[in-house]
Amino acid sequence: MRLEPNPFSGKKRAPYPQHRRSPTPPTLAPKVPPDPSFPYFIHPHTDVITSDPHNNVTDHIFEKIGYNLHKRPDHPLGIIKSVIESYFDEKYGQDTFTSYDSLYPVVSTYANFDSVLVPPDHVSRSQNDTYYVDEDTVLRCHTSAHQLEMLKDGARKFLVTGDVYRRDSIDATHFPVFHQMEGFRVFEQAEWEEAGKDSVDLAAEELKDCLEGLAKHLFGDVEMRWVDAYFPFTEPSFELEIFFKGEWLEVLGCGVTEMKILEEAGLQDKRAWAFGLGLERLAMVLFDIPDIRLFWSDDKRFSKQFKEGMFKAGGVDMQKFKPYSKFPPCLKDVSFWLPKEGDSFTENNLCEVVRDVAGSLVEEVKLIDEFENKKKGLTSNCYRIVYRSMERSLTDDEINSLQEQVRSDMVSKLGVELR
Ligand code: FA5
Ligand code: MG
Repeated sequence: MRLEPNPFSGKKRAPYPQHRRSPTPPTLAPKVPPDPSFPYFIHPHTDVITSDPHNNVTDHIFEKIGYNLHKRPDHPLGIIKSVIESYFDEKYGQDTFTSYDSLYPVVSTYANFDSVLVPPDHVSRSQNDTYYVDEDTVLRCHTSAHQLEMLKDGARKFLVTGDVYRRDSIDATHFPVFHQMEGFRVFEQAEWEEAGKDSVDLAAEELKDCLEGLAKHLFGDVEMRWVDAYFPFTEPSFELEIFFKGEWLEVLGCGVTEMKILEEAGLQDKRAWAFGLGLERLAMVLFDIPDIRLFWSDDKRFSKQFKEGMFKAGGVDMQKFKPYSKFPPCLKDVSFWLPKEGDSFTENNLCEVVRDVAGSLVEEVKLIDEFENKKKGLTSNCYRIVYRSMERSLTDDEINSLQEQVRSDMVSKLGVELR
């Protein structure tokens, strides 16, 4: 497994001239005030694909808005969401944590970055990493975008589930649209005094206890480990990894909330912890789902295997996913010289070009060779693109024409020279 590039630790693309509105006007969680002066509030009818020079939302991404896989009771993501919500009800008491799953995914850059202390020059703000609607508006890249607005709205213990968007690379565990669940808990001074503990220690211990308990509830005796991490919004910070199919898979990030966020919400005398879970990752481990693209499949052979209420504590005697015959992959290599100047070529930009042409027929994009020609002063890359459908066999003609389109887009959009 490649190391998870921590997005919290390109060249401008040609604008897309189409105007698109979100297909299903999303419902806002009841508690968020629809006040246009509120720095978090984006009107649900905002155009998502615009001619704004900052706009880099593609059709393939746009189509995913409003799918709300996490709100479908018989979908693995809906199942895992409600299992986690029930875990919180059991552990802390019914409705102690309030759950939200309908917050609109188009948010201000203030909400996505500033409100959680992401510095102005941070890589995650780049158009290479994040989908921009316009200069001040993005598709949220994490559910942490809602922390501060929820706190200001009076929430103290809450779960927020939603679709999040990242211009990420492509493989079996990464998809540009995925789902997160944010958890947030505020502690009162009396709580750490009663426990006779330092407030940070109490929050960190309670956080790990809560999440280890969750992992055991979901997976039983799975191998897991805590890894120290960095996020601008927590200190200390941790990531939890689970051993899955022979590799360590990162499933969540968490930590003790930076006081600056609590101060901003008028909670300077409190402490808090927060976490962000990747729901696909958890569902892959729980149900043994081998490829993240399957979550988007309409194939009945996938969907009929999941039913609300099928979860069994610790996964014991629970029906796992039974893979149906896999269709053969089709591998295409492309070798090219990187542009001498500029940053138009990045792996994320390449993935976006491939995704835009081939949609979910692309399984993986990986660098297989790189060398420098000192005389020419040029660097050559060779990428392997793996095409595979989850539903059917692909024809040679079909793949060849996709690959031709990818090659020509690489020249026109990324400025590479094909070899
Ligand atoms: C975050 O997004 C932080 N907001 C999490 C957090 C919240 C930390 C609150 C502290 C406090 P990260 O970028 O690591 O962190 O993503 C969190 C999880 O989302 C990952 O552990 C992983 O499970 C999942 N994830 C990240 N990128 C992808 C992707 N491209 N496809 C599928 N899942 C992903
Ligand atoms: Mg991470």
